[in-house]
Amino acid sequence: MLFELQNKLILQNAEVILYEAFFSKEESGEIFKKLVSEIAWKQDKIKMYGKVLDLPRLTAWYGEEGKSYRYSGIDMQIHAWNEVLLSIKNRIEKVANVNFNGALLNFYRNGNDSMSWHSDDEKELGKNPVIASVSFGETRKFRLRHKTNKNLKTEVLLTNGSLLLMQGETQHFWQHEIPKTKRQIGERINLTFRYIL
Ligand SMILES: O=C(O)CCC(=O)C(=O)O
Ligand SMILES: [Mn+2]
Repeated sequence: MLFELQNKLILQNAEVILYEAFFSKEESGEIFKKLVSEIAWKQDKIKMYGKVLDLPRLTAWYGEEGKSYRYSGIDMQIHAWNEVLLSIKNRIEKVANVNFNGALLNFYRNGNDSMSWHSDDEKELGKNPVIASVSFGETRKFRLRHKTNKNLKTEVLLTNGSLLLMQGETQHFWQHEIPKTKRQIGERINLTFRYIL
């Protein structure tokens, strides 16, 4: 595809670009099916207030061998890239201008699955990381809020086949979340490609 529809969010201290329908509907459907069956999805636990709870989603970590990653206090086991992930990685690297060496994969089974407020600011990601986030399946709301100026917040819908790029100082100044919803909704898979130092 020569032209992709690009939507720059105008946010202070951030660089966020949304490409809707970056992958076609047909491609996205095929990719979704492959991701469901070919990824080693896992129910991870998180320690909170002295309790051990299930994370409200399934996760998996893929990337280059030798890269390790701690996420929310969890040591992720890394799997080697597979074919479908490599083909997605190739496509998004062309617009992100980064060679990604890792990806965190999240499977939201229904509206009760979510990801709470955080920044992708682990030190392994370096100062101003480029995060390329691709979504397949159900549309979910993605919220952003400024860390110090509480009046600054916004939300976008991450649709099937969309690509969201977060770069520049975004992770330093902003947090993001996928809120729960009471609506009866289907499954969604999100992949966040990263470069780990
Ligand atoms: O599911 C999403 O769109 C967000 C995922 C995310 O923030 C992350 O993997 O760090
Ligand atoms: Mn994140």
